[in-house]
Amino acid sequence: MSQFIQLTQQDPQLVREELLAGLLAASAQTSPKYLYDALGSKLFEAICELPEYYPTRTEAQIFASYADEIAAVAGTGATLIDLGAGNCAKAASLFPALQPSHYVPIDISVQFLRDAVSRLQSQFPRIAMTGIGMDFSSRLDLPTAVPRHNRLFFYPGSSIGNFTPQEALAFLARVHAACLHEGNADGGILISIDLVKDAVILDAAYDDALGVTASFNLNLLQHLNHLLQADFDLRAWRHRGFFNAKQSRIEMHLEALSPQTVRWPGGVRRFEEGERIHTENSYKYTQQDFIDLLTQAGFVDVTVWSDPQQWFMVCHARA
Ligand code: AVJ
Repeated sequence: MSQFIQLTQQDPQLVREELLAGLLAASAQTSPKYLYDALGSKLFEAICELPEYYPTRTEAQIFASYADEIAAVAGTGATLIDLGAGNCAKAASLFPALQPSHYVPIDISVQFLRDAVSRLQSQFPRIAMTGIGMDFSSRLDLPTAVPRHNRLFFYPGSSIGNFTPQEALAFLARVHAACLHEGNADGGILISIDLVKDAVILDAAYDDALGVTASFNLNLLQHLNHLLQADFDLRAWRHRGFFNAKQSRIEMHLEALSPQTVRWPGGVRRFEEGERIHTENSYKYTQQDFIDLLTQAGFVDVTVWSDPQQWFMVCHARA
């Protein structure tokens, strides 16, 4: 039977402080996790279906082509811990090959995850499921309901790209530590990385013709209005999404179309025309740079699967 554990009843006061610190900084910024309220999660699902957004499609092709090889390397019967599970579709596509004994989807978007898990449990009644609502970006202490033995951490979608390489290393080291069982390395990680490629392809993937990514980005302001009781006027902002080759990352920003003042109880911020709020980074790696990062975090025996164009890769590494 599935159970659901809500770990971070995210303290609204802390959320507020974190958001206001970012909004009041000289160059305003917000954490990408605030893109995922209920509507944001749906808009992200829509992004994944866009012709320009190659990562989801390419990853699905890699999973479909190599599921059996992946299972042969990663092993079956594991506790599959899905970091940022969203609608759980990627993990579910691998259930037949990986045959997890226990499935532990984790996501910050709690209600969205709750619905997905209850749907999935009726589809796969024999897999034990423990949904966890938490922000795993800063800590990974899992509840005791999650078996320690034979853990396979699943971090698909190239979501690790939201971290800087330095943060990614620290995060991978925490995952590695969470794989230790009675002092022994046990289990591993199955993780996807978006690879460096022509900027034209990258720019289109994050600034699509239909404007879905723009809506996804602008929805952040709606979420902020809700969280802060702020009065952002969504029509006064535009989406920017582009590849910064020097830093090897996509940057998303919201840019003020006119000078304006945004208010919330106890505060205000003035934005000049053209001033931006930096809302997301999405780092792109070379194969070797990412393998080096896994190794530095303590992982061994890295196996890589990629697509013919080498736009995207899936890695398995043992703890
Ligand atoms: C969920 C972080 C993998 O960086 O490609 C998609 C988020 N932002 N389009 C990505 C995203 C804009 C996505 N990740």
